[in-house]
Amino acid sequence: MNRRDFLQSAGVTSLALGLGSARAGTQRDTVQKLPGRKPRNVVFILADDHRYDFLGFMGKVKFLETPNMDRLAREGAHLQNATVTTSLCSPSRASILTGQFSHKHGVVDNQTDIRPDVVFFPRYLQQLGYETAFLGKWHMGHDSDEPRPGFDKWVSFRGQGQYYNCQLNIDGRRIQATQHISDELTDHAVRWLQQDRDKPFFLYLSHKAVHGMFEPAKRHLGKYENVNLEYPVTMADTEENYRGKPAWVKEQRNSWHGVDYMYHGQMDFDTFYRRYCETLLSVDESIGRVLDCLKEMGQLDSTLVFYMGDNGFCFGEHGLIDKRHMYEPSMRVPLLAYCPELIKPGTKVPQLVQNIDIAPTILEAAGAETPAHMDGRSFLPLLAGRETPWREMVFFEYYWEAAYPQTPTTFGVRTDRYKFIQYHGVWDVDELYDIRNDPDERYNLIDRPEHQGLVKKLRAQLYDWLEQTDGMQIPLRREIGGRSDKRGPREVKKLQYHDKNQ
Ligand SMILES: [Ca+2]
Repeated sequence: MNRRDFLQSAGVTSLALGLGSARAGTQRDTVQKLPGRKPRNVVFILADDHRYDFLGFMGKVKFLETPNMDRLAREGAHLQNATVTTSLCSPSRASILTGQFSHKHGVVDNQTDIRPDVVFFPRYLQQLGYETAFLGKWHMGHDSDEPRPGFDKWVSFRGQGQYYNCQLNIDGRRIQATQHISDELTDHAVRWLQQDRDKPFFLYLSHKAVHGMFEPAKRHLGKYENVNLEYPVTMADTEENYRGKPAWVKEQRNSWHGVDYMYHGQMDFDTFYRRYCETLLSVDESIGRVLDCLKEMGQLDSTLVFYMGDNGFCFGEHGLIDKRHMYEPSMRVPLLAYCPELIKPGTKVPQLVQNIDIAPTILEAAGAETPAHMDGRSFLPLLAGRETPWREMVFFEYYWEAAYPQTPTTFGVRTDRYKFIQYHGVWDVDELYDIRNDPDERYNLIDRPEHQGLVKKLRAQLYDWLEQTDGMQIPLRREIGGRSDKRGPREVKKLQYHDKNQ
């Protein structure tokens, strides 16, 4: 059976595969207007490493209060199955800004700068007459904080920046921040929004929070010091938890990105968990201040506001912390949208939406077509509650990094029921999960005889995706900096959380 026959017999269309009509290679310099559309103001608020279920309204973390995120979901839309194509800061940010997979925009790690020919969608917004601002963490090209094409206003910093005393680059001038970075960036956002202008506006507010090492705003530090923490069922180092799991997962327990030697012993798990939740509060308050500002401006009903995380994060699932891999807490992200003129209160979007869809969606809100080279598609119709054909599966890729060699190169495909994960360059076991019936990904079905047809089909669809999007080359990057590759000493394994978990 050739490939085309396979696709037809499997009932798989290019739409089902999540493929755009475009192929890699050509970039378009101009964007096409959609007829009869009024350009809408847009605010896109991005958080760093915020996982999909650490929001008050999700009920996952009982003590966590995020009233402004809750409001976005209650009065706007919650995209319940939002994922990223690569679960890592820089690649995901590049996918948001380009609408492309990592293997197409070329940012596959946190060190690689973006190629000069790659176009960020705010450049199209400028062509459409928008005034644009980028405020916050950029993180593509680690050592540069210089203004990038596509933005009329620029406030950023080098690399990860700092929670306090961050050196900012404001339109090319270096200025020291005087407050917690979430507050500082929000002040800039409010000031910029309030400026007089005739043009429509686009604000990209890109928080440093909640990236490690977490530092809450002083007013939030210690707020969750004494709350009870609940550990995930897959955290304990038991035979049951590792039955059928790849060897690399168990190995990673005892590394920089594992619960037994996390950050090489610099922080214990409970403190890590509490500080993360406290640090998130400044992001929630930032959303509230932006909404208040839009209300004062009389723009709250008409502005399309997004809140999103750039990738997820594990808090002990399978003995892991961090992202990179394809398990649910890493791959899924929070995504909320608010616009009373467009979105009915309490809208739930269960469809498979990804980071590559942000650029096409915002461009449609601005009255423009999706450029042909983008891989994503606009989910604006889903927000408006309109029936529209949508993809049946999403794809995932992660490329091994020398800096954190614990996680292998990973490719995968996820439908609304199944997830297939294939590792590359390591002698280990692949994974298949029925995520509808096994949301904690405890039971690897890869060897079950009854699932061999499904595995074969998903593996073929994975390669179809890579072939059709010029993804059959493994990107190789020169090593920069050190390797966080130590294994922990045995005694580190006796941390308090083990006792609490039993
Ligand atoms: Ca991140």
